[in-house]
Amino acid sequence: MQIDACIFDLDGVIVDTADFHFIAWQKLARALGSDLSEEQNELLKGVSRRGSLERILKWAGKELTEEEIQHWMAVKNNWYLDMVSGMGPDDVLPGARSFVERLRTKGYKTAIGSSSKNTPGILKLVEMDDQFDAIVDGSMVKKGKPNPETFLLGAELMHVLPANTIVFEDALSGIKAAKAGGFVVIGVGDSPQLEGADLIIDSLKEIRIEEIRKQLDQLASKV
Ligand code: B16
Ligand code: MG
Repeated sequence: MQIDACIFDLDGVIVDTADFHFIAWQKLARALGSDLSEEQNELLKGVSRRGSLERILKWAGKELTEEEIQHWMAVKNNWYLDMVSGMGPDDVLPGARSFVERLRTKGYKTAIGSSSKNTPGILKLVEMDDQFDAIVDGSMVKKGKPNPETFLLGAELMHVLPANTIVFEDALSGIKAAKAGGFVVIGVGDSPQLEGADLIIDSLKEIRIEEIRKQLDQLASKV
């Protein structure tokens, strides 16, 4: 396989903010008289703020007015921002910063493809905002993950083809989005939801792009 670029999901791949989203959504579900389990939370990963709230309301059997939806989305985001505000360069997930740096030194293009509208602020906090050729966040797309728009826009901005681009994702919605866009997708983490990925790795720690290419080529030769 020819690899020209890598697109990274943000929450759960570059930074460990997935728990903060969970804590904030769970607090919101409880404030609405319901609750949110870890299993349900897996299905919210990578899903937009509004999409996540809509799922929680469905699970809780509740309906809100548009005004109430706007209110609760703002409340959730404030809780989330309170938790992330203390983040700094040390809060990048193990191996992520050095992997991105090595890719860039070797001439690969790099991008972020995140559903989070907080992406620019978080990349600044962890001092990685200058490490990407393109940054696509939730405010730049009409259709969030599992629609492929986020990753397709990233590839377009980098002037690369999806077939020559690897997407790193920690969530089912993101894996579906990458597959639908014709990308090669690597699942990151230990969630059972990563099964649809072409390859699964524990983390970005000590990974080598050459090794990944070798493994992908081996898989392709078995098909
Ligand atoms: P915000 P990713 C996603 O980021 C998160 O996984 C998901 O939990 C969150 O609801 C979504 O961003 C929207 O985030 O409320 O900050 O705009 O995993 O696509 O990087
Ligand atoms: Mg994610």
